[in-house]
Amino acid sequence: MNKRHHHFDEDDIRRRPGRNKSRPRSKDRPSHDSALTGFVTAVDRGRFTLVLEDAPDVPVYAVKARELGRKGVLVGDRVGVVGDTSGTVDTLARIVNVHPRTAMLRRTADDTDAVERAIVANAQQVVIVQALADPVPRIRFIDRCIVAAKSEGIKPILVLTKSDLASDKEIRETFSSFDLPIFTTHQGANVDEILDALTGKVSVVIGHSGVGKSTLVNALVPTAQRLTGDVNDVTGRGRHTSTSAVALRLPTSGWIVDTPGVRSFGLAHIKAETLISFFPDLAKGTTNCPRACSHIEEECGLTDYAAAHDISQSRLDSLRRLITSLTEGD
Ligand SMILES: Nc1nc2c(ncn2[C@@H]2O[C@H](COP(=O)(O)OP(=O)(O)OP(=O)(O)O)[C@@H](O)[C@H]2O)c(=O)[nH]1
Ligand SMILES: [Mg+2]
Ligand SMILES: [Zn+2]
Repeated sequence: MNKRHHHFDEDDIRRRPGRNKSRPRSKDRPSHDSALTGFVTAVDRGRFTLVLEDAPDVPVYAVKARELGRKGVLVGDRVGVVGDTSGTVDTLARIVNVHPRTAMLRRTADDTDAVERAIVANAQQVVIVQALADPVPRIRFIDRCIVAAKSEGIKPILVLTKSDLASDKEIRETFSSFDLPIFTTHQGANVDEILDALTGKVSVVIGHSGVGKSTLVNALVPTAQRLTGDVNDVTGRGRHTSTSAVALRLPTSGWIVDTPGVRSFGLAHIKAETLISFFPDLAKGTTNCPRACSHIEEECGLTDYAAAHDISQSRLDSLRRLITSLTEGD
């Protein structure tokens, strides 16, 4: 069944029908050959917001067609949509199919949790947002996000916020051996360089609550008006100001998806043995490892390698904690 729909999807792209609502609809054939292609920008309790490819500024509201069953529709999905796609108040279109995904960023609550939580579909870049203070950055979290991204073929980018509160020196040093673009910013700063890195792509911001994700998105997309919130004095964390993922169109081109803060980034869906392959700078150092080294044992060659090659102890510790966590649970 899916095959047939994909066939229609491709047809749509080649000879996309106009947005002519008076198009006759026969009851004898599936109506999906007239489906338009939409990009899902928000999901809220069974209601979807999307935009059509040729009208990216007109929000269209939609529900899932019954035939989709329990198939999930995520922000970032490209979907086939039929019915009233005018975007006029009180109109509802129907999502009749979901295009094959190029990637799906997902996490589990912890490293043993079997339930995967999908965050966004089709992201090309993950913007890992960490505050330099309030709350303090966590190398371990960054490493986890890198693994989640790379395992899906998504490019990770690190954005360090709140540089008015603390220096970025230490974090930059920690990741200096690793090919990871790093930007440092603060509220009110010029974000042109970050915008450049995101232009033309679908990127998703992830990070703990209160690190300044929505503040950054507002700077990138002046019309976004994403709500931002105070960091809780007691916990040092944000109050989960953003409650669901929303895609916003960049003023240049491309999309940025703002997401609610996450507390943890469980990787139960990733194999411990493959972890090292996501960190080429460390993988290079395994040549002197004993056979079948798990890289957490005493004789692991990485220890000497890191010392000799200016790889920070905290990176190595982080990798080892990740391996331990994935093999034994946290
Ligand atoms: N000092 C300082 N505060 C900032 C900066 N960026 C954001 N903040 C503040 O940090 C708080 C949290 O910012 P948000 O943008 O709401 O954080 P968030 O990551 O979107 O949080 P959630 O939506 O809960 O996940 C707000 O009070 C912001 O004003 C910054 O560069 N410096
Ligand atoms: Mg937010
Ligand atoms: Zn080893």
